[in-house]
Amino acid sequence: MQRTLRVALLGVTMLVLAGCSEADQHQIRNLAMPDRASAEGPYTYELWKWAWVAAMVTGVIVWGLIFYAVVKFRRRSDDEVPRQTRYNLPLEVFYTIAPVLMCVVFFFHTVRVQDEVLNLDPEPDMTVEVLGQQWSWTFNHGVGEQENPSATATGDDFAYGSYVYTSGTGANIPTLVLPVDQTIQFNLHSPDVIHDFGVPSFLVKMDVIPGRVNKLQVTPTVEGTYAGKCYELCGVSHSRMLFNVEVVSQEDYDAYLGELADAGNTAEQPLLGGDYVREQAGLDDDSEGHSE
Ligand SMILES: [Cu+2]
Repeated sequence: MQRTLRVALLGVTMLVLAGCSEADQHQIRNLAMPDRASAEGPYTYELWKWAWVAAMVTGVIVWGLIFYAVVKFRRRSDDEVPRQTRYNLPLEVFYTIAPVLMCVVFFFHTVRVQDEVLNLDPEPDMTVEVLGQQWSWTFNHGVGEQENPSATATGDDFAYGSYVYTSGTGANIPTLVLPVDQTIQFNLHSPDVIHDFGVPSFLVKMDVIPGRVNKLQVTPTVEGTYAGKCYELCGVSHSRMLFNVEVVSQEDYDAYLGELADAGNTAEQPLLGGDYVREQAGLDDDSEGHSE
């Protein structure tokens, strides 16, 4: 009997492992989280990891009690009636206090991690104005009055506007290019409904709410390409409200801003909602038929 059980267990373990690709095993080690690519990521990941530990400890205790009760109090004869009990005060106190304690512990650590992740540096290295609207994104890189870095190489220096921007549509996903190891503040704007700006690999996200500007600071730590998305159901094309993030070296970032400027993607002010819609529709400020 013992031997049969052991062989069966071994078989199941092998089957489970055989079904796991390298990528699956990586996912399991990461507890289904992406690799951390931001300075904020490890805080979120630690919370996630210890939540798993707490859930597993609770699970083992609960499963243990279930199996104990199943075996210990199984019916031994057809006409057996179990001993009837009620008002077990110690037990009732326990199952009231234990979940409350668990909630308090989860709450405490959630607030602690949230304070850490959402903490705003008064002097971020740079600021990006993010416009989330049904159903795409526009990113305005505030650059101040400065030389066009890509033009410098050709001796063709000129200053460009205070903002360069890139934007997308549902069919043309925009790419947000960021320099590595810089603390970037995202000012989040919405002209229509609530969206949510997030990059899974950064392990942070924040709501984009019309009528207010939410601020989120992220420090990308690993160069690479990541997927970003809207995390808040915001209408029929919500699932297509995607963007790519490319984290690059400072030189590549400067060159990229130069490319945007060369392509004419400059603005005196960040394009926020109404401006952006008018620009896409080819309307200037004097045209009729638009309202704000
Ligand atoms: Cu959205």
